[in-house]
Amino acid sequence: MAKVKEKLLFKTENVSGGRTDGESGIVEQGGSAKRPGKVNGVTDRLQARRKSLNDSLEGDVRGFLVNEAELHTYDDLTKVNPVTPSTVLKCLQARYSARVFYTHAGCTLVALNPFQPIPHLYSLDVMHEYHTASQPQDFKPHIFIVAEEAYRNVQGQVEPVNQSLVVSGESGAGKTWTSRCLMKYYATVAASSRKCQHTVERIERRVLDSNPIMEAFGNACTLRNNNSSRFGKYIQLQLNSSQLLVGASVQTYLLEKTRVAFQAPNERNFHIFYQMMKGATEEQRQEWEMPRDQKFTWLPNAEKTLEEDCFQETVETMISLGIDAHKRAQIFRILAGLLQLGNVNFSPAPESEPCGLDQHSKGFLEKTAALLRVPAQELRECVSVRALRAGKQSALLKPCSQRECVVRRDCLAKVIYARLFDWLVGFINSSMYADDSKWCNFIGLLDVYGFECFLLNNLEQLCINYANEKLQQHFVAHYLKAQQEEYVSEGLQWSFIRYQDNQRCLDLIEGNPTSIFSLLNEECRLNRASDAKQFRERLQNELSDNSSMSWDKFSKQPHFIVAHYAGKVSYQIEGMMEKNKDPVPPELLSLLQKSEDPLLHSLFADSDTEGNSRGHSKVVTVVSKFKKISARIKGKVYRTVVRAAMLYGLETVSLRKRQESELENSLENLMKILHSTTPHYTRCIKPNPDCKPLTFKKEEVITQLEACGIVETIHISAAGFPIRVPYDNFIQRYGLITNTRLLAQGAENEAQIALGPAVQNILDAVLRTKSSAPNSTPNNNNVMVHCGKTKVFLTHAMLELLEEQRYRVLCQKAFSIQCCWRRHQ
Ligand code: AOV
Ligand code: MG
Repeated sequence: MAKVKEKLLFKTENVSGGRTDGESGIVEQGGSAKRPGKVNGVTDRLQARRKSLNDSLEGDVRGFLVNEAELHTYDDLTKVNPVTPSTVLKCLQARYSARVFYTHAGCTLVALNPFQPIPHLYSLDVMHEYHTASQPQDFKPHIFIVAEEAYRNVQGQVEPVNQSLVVSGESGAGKTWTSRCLMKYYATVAASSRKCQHTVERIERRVLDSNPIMEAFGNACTLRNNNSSRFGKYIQLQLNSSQLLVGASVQTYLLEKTRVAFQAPNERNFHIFYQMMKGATEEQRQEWEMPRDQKFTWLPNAEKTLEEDCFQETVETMISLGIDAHKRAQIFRILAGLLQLGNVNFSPAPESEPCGLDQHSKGFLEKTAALLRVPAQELRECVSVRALRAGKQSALLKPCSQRECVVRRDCLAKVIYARLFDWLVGFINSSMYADDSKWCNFIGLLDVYGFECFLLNNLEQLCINYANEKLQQHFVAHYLKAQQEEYVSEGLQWSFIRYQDNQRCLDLIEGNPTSIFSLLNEECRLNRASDAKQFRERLQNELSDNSSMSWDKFSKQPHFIVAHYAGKVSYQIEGMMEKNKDPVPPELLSLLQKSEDPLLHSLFADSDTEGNSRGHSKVVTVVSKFKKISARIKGKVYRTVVRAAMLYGLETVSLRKRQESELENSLENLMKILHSTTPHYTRCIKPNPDCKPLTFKKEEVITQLEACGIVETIHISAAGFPIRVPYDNFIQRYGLITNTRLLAQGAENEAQIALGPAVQNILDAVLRTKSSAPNSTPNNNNVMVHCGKTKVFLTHAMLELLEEQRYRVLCQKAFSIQCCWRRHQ
């Protein structure tokens, strides 16, 4: 709770007057917003904490805000005074009530989810307005400002710079929606086919069509979002030298494939299954063994009607991307086969005999085999009998227990679905990817699954939350930390803003040599039965000194709690090791290789049916794949790409680039890409947990604002100096104000430092002029400047003042040259 207290203690003057906290060297800001009494009673329980926060917020706002009536007009949260969690919240609430959903927060954009379509907000006319504006920043905050800024930045002043638009927020906050808006924006303003301005054609069409198809296969209805992305994606929009969209590529991250065979209560399977069930023609129903009244275990909550259950749209986008009727039939047949497989149940049997199948299950197993085009008897054996191999000797067959049969059945479904999804992504890439020679820069859009905390969380949530943790670190490192560190190295007097650095939490999850991931991998590589209690003990023994890890004393289940930047999450350990090993029995792979369905066969054609059985040394766990790509994956993806190229007669020239980008589907590589681009952050906020239209729940919003460090961002943005100019560049441009000339370029540190007095002279001269001629100053009073060791730090207002003065001196000089010239005539 100290954190909450600390956050309520911020005050607005940032540059001086602070008191140094001896231990950390951080300057604590004294003053006006100090309200310790309000937060003392807050307990660790979330509800109590939210209520207490709420109470303190009310008082806080009443105490300080003068202009409450005008709060909704504040386009940038840096203008709110004072900047406290409560004032920021109040401002966002006022804007939300006034149906204003976007607000700047310094370098980031805050997007509040309206949970209902807002007519005209994203129309072509609006896109056009933002695109053609000379200063889009002067327009109302909008996601199109971010889009346009990135678009203009690509053609950087010195050299082109790739851009990344990072959209973050919790599940249901609006990330996928925002990414779609961004894609539409670029498909419109950067359309390469401009014959008809209001149509989006060819490549633009394909880029847009990749959305519904990927969402059909990769999204599902969860407790938090009816259209929740169950995979992460980074889409690169490829631009040519004329800034036109000529292609795209998409990288996906860790599809939650367990959902195919297991759906939590009140959740659903991937949309595509419901689409098929609802949208199939009578003929398809017959082929897929899918009568209208058939109940499928893996199709729960089918009675729920969702907008996403739109089969026709998915089929149309498949056609538009070039998936022919033949391939489509194969895809749907495979999916129908999986649904049948879910209805196969096993009955217990004595240890030496295979599990039995009742009449219904036998029927479903046969239908599965027919749809997957594999021999039914072999399918039955594969799921119910295990082949034990010792060295090169022939395999010993051992009947599986009932539980093992279920695991093998589910495993079969998961591996097929995951490979089908990969194939689809590969296909989409082949249909959108521009040849290397045709593009030079890209704008990347990142839409990953949002932070998740359910009643039961397992490896899936750990990976999802780890990904969000990495993104938060990227933001902190890129913006907050980098900015403050530069102030320190330049010797600026600066009251430090405390921000939540999540390094400790990341060390806990992925650090070396000991972390949750390393211990989990070690357990998985040891060839022994997974034991949740034993693993919990190891975690406690080896990681208890990391304060981000804790345990609930009263819980009977083996678990561990991680304090993420967005809140604490309790992860259950039962099943985690198996999920991490993600083993696929070689018998299943051999079976699928025998499939007479060409697509299914090709998905497994080069699977290693030997490797998995040879022991533990080859285990490539889920977390290690997700964290960092492994050689085995490289090979696999490369072969998939080559196969896609061969199947669809693509030119191999573009293969290398595609191969390179496809290889990079690990989080570490994603971070590398992000670091090499200029990022733009959008923070999506979910205003209420029930996805109700236009409903703003303060407690819900404040927790999200806190988690992503919005207040800290605003503080730094408001007090910071967005413009930094090295001394030599400064003298080059503004030296004429005091008649100072730069004799030699001074790129070296010492040379720059030596220029300090000259820079100071120029600044003194300009500031003197300002005080003697107040009318000539810009409207904004925020004229601030600081000289660092090698750079001048300026506010926008100060830059305007300098430019104004430079212009005046240039005019005077021009005038005297003219007079001189006339005199000489
Ligand atoms: P998410 O991507 O952030 O969650 P979505 O983008 O799927 O969340 O948004 C959830 C729902 O909110 C959408 O289905 C829309 O109904 C609605 N919505 C979001 N943004 C807008 C908007 N600007 N205007 C109107 N409705 C909107 V997750 O994928 O679960 O992390 O994993
Ligand atoms: Mg999403």
